[in-house]
Amino acid sequence: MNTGIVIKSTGSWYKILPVSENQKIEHWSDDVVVEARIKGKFRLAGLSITNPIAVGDVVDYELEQEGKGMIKHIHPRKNYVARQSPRKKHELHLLASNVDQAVLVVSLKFPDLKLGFIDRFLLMTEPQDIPVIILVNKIDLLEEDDFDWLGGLAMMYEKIGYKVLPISATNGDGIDTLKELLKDKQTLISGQSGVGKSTLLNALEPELDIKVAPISDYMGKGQHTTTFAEMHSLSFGARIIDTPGIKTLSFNNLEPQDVVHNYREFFIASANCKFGGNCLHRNEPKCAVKDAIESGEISDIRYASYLQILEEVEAQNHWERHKKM
Ligand SMILES: Nc1nc2c(ncn2[C@@H]2O[C@H](COP(=O)(O)OP(=O)(O)O)[C@@H](O)[C@H]2O)c(=O)[nH]1
Ligand SMILES: [Mg+2]
Ligand SMILES: [Zn+2]
Repeated sequence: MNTGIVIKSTGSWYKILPVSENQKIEHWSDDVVVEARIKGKFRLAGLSITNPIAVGDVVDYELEQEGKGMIKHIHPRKNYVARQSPRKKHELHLLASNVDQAVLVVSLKFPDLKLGFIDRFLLMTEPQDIPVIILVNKIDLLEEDDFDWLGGLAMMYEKIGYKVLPISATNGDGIDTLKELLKDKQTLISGQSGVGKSTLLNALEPELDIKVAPISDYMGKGQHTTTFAEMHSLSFGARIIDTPGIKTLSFNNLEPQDVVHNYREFFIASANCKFGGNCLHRNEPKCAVKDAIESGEISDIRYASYLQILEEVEAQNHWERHKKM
């Protein structure tokens, strides 16, 4: 039996990089990659998932012929990032597994930042305690006033422990700092389409030569160039898992308590709510989270996205119950 890491999944075939489990992260060449299929059923305890194997999974496989194999076993995942499947809303779709960190690429302009989107993304990584770096790309397009906004945004997220790094994939600002952060790590990279994710990967490693959307497509209306998650090795010693551009994130899979517990600064403050971990920080008496928002200690922008998501989750749950009656 051989062991390897899944570097690409196209539905029925998987590309596997042969490795030993704790092998150092290195650059690889394509001719070592094995193509494999799955044998048997793989399930994630208690969850319906659309894809049984994710990029980043460590698997055991048997070679059947030169370069072709059969996957027999998935090693336990250290963590995973999953979203609600865009097509089947009652199933989860695994974006990647076994990541050291996640990078969320956003832009303030071209396309405009959707504030709530950052918080929605964090709701996917927080349950698994995955560190997140928020990359604000396209800063070359910002005007004087926009930098105040950028500063405010950075302060807001850094205060609660997420790193924020302003960059420009086209003029190279911040790229060296980013390389330091990626070195020796396996990183999921994600973002709404048009934010410059592919441009950024090419800036990190020109040889990747990933297709970049023409400028007119920056609103995300153009065709999607990345349809499957794929791992790339970067020559300075990093593995990047590139994922398809995300349009929207919904959370049918969550209960209100999942939302409230995964806004990390709310969770900390809730120790002093009268109802503690049961407080939804809405109309409850003696709510420490609402006090903290009042005093400016907790951001009202985060609170707004929280209320929005909570409402969606509750409406969904209500609908589910209604259907069952
Ligand atoms: N001005 C500027 N344009 C950028 C930057 N990064 C990407 N773009 C442009 O934004 C558009 C979308 O880029 P692309 O990499 O395809 O975005 P993706 O959908 O996130 O992969 C392209 O026209 C890029 O040239 C940047 O840092 N500055
Ligand atoms: Mg792209
Ligand atoms: Zn409360």
